[in-house]
Amino acid sequence: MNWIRGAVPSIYGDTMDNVNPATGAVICKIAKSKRADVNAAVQSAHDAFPAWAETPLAARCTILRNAAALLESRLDEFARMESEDSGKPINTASTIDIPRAVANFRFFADFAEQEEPATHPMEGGVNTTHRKPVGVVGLITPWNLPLYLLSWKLAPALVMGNTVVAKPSELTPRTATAIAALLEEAGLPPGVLNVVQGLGPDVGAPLTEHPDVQAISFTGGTATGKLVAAAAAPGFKKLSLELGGKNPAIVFADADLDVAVPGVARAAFTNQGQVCLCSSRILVEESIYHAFQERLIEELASWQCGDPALADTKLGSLISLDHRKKVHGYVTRSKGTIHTGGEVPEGPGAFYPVTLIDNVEQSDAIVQEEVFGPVATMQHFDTEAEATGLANGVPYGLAATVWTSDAEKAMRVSKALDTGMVWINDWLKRDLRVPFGGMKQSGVGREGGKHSLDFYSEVRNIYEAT
Ligand code: TXE
Repeated sequence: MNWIRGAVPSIYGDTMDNVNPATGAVICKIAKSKRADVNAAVQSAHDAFPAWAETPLAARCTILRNAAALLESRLDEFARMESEDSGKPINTASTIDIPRAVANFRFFADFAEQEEPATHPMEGGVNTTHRKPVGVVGLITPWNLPLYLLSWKLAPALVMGNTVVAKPSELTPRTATAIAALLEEAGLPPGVLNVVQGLGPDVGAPLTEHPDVQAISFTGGTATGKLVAAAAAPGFKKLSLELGGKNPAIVFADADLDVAVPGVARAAFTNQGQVCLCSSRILVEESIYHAFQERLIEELASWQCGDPALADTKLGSLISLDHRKKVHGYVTRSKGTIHTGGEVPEGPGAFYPVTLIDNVEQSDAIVQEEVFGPVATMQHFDTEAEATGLANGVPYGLAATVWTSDAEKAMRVSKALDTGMVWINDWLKRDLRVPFGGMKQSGVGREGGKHSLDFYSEVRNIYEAT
């Protein structure tokens, strides 16, 4: 169902199947919406905008905090929906996805309330920085971290006084409509958040083009990001693009392997490798290359595919059979040496084993392109310069990890990397205040803390003579 002042079907009456990729079973039908549904949702958001923009910040923050508490009390229900829609292990959904959505609502309520308005006195007067909501914003989100990423955009958009039309991935639709219902239960006025389900070209494209939508925040693939950027440009819309990654993990010979081996495994294979931040290229200093590889293969023995509904499953299903075909295609076309995995398991579901490949060339597709599955390549290097050259030698620039016990080297290498984020001796440590976003083909703009508030508001200056 869509959510436009309550649960509604598509105006056209069309539906499509929502499939559990781990079993192939149809979970439910969802609305297969088109342009008229988008128009109705934008109208609803447009009508709700003046009153919501005028609602005091403290009242908006209270609603977000109420929503966080409600979501926390229904964590199991939301985690189950997310796991069934996406094939991810229930453990991932209930320890990463849903808790992070709760944190997003709480964090942005606190952060926005604590912000001091900036003032700059000067001779003759004083400048005050003032935030004004942007208007109706479109939020387009992917299937890998559905509610985690939607709430990451939604919380700052709402707290800044915007109204929203959200377009979740057609592959993971349920938590978006469910969060709209939950937010209204928490006190959000009808029309402030609208959700339109359906395919990207049918729903995402008309939303991006719509003249009454003033900003678009998109997370997804780089190819789709290009279409979104082109469609948004003629309207001079504010645009935030969080796109793909081809992230290096750089392991130096002086790294503590008790930390680096499980750390790199987690960075490469969490959520079946379907996180834009996953380290899919493992670069290891020559002198420890074989020892590291041996230990990593040992570590990966515990990363077995299993039923996502079981609490101890570490590796669930990929998002779809089509996506598995894409992932496996990269593996079969690679001329590298497969050390573990690399074969499609028998039986139902879009499962794929953790796969480690080496003897690859830097120019190989498997090294240059985002595979977005449980597949990592290994390369070796001799010098720091060689390591950063390999790390930077791809079109993407989202994130990197550096593993070493030499603090100075770690900082030197981190500064030389062309990525928006670097973790040293860890991965996916997220403080929600810090800038999140990529360089090169990994996107445009930053979100997080003040960066999110800046994106979801028009930052203005008011000068008053004294
Ligand atoms: O994503 P899409 P896809 C990468 C990953 C993956 C590839 C393709 O490499 O294999 O992208 O995945 C909506 N106008 N990432 O095709 O299409 C779509 O309905 C507006 C990385 O599934 O980018 C969905 O809601 N919107 C990524 C959203 O865009 C459109 C996460 C993202 O889907 C649209 C996911 C259009 N013309 C995939 N076409 C990350 N950065 O984490 C589609 N959409």
